[in-house]
Amino acid sequence: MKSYIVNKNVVRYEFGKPIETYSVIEKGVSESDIEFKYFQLNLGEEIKLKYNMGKKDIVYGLGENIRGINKRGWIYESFCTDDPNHAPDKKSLYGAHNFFIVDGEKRFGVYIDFPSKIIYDVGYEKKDKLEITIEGKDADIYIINGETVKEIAQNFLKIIGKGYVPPKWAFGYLQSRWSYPTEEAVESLANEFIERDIPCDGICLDLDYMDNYKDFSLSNERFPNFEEVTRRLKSKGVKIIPIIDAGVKIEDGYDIYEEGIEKGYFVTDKDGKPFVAAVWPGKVHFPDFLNKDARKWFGKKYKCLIDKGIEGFWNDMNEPAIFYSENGINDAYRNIDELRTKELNIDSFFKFKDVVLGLSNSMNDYKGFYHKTEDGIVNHYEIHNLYGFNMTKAAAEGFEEIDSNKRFLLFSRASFIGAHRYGGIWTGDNCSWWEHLILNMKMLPSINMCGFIYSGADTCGFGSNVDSELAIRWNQLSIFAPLYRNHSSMGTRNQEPFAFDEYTEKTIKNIIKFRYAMIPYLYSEYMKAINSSDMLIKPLSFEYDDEFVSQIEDQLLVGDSIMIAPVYEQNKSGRYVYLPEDMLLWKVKKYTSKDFDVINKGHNYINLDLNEFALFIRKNRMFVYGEPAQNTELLNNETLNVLAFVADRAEYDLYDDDGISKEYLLGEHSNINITITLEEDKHTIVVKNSGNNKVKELLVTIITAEGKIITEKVNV
Ligand code: MIG
Repeated sequence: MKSYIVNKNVVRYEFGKPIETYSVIEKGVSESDIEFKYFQLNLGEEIKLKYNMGKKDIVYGLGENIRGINKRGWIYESFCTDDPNHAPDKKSLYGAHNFFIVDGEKRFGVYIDFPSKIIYDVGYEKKDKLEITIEGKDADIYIINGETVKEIAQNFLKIIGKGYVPPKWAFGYLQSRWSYPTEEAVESLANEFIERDIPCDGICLDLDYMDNYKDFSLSNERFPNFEEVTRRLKSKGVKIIPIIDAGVKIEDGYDIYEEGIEKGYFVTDKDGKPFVAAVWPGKVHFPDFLNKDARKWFGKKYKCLIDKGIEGFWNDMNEPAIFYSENGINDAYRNIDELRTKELNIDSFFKFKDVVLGLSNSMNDYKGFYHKTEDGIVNHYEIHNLYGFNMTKAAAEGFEEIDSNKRFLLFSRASFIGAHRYGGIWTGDNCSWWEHLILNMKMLPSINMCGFIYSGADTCGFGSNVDSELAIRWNQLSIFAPLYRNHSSMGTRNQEPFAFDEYTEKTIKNIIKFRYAMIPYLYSEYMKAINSSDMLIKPLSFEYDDEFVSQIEDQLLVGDSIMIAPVYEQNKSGRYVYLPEDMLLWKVKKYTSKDFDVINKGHNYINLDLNEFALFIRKNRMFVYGEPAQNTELLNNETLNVLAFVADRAEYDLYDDDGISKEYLLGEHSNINITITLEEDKHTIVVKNSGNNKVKELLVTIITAEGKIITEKVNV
């Protein structure tokens, strides 16, 4: 083991000869001599780390995962997995995010930069033991220090590089379903949003827009006027966002297949022949995203859709998901034939079942193909968790080449830390279950810690049928996630805002409108988080420290000014909240509601009817919002509202930029600095404006600690 000082807070320990994953951008150069602290180490074919957790230690992190914000009490496997059944007994989902923080008797962060399987037993076998098994002997382990958990997270976010920034329209509402199968269906859906006065910025296209599930092809039958429709809808403010799958259909005459074969851009089996798997298109080859040239080639393919007016994509099935492989199915037939020679009994029946059920996403398959990387031929299993990451990278590098100053929307299903620099993620195939609403809430801060700030879950749930109450409550959470998309599976009921009754439609419309009103705040906080390597959505314990906050997992901080406490149980018209300090409760029915109340520090019960949600403004903080519009392009925001809860002094920086170009990277943006001070009976509001923005006036509402309301109009 060698050690390297990355910076004053981070040390990298290099075990063996790790594969370069490109997840970290600052790795430290000169070797140093720093002891590997905290863990008992066990080196062999695998690296094992053991740590004794204190009784009250909390383990934060592991990104997209099941269970709580505190990961204690379960066992997790870092191995990107396509499993649409996110039950509490699962161990992995689609992402592999190997960063965690131990907070307790000792406080430190750990990032394990290793692209194959890692097992985290966080007090599962033995209550107080954290035992990590890295399936290999070559890995980089980073130990990250900081005064507080928040600082540790920031110090980690700094070494992995600034996160992806989507175009501003990607903060609008996105409607999706598997599928809106024809251009007529898509167009009338977009028009329906407009006619019903429900804001919407995009519609996702699922598999059916393609010709026979072929990437970068279009169905002549279902989307004969793809470009025309795309452009027409775009002129109305609704963008079309097509899906791209990892597998490339094997079909003579299909250009992508033929080019890939000719250039050797597909992953190969042990004999060097393109590996054959089956996914939606039927038999496919997988592009070798670990191969620089293949990545470049695939990335440029997005151009054919971009040329037709497309500005955003979602990349799916890139764990990669495998329904079966050709080898796997042949083995299965052989096994079944063998079973057939014997008399069927219970034993052979279960063997038969296992043969069939074991066909998808099998480890044999993941061990059965190879990549051509810069370091030579590598077995897939060794780098499994990098596949989705590199598909995201392929797309992002393609966009860069196609239009280098333009921001494209991109979100992926599989991911690894590092991919956060290239795109966002959605959390895959959840279900329309109340359990998945709370799971969504718990996942958001963990994902943020791992760098994926542009993220969100399928609002209302993907699998199974949603009821109207769950749909409303879910929207009340999702408006606070940067990626706000309603998506559902084939065979489930419709769950667009107007798929229920009048009450539900009106309620969800008001919630979506609130989201649009809030975009000035959300975007400002998003960009400040990216620029300062911070999280956007945090657990309370990242800002407050008392005996209760460390256990709160159902209230979250969104940006620096607000706390949310969504209702996540059925038939509830309220909930308990814990306030670590006095806060201003805004009970929101509509963005125009004026239902404000100062709530005292401590445990409180808050009534929240189905058409209300709670937004808490922290003490000495401000929340800025404007008027909603049909889509983000139409947001006016010449007049903004500032709602401030002030005990003595509050300060806010409202960031904005053009929302479309990459000039923010050069510092191109505007800032409105607002300071409010209260002294005895006198209040002062100072506004400093720099850079170009359209804001002309601020309608300031100050609510004092005693609940006194002061309003003032301020010119900018
Ligand atoms: O095997 O494209 O997670 O969002 O609708 C299912 C169809 C494939 C999985 C994605 C989901 C998408 C679905 N896909």
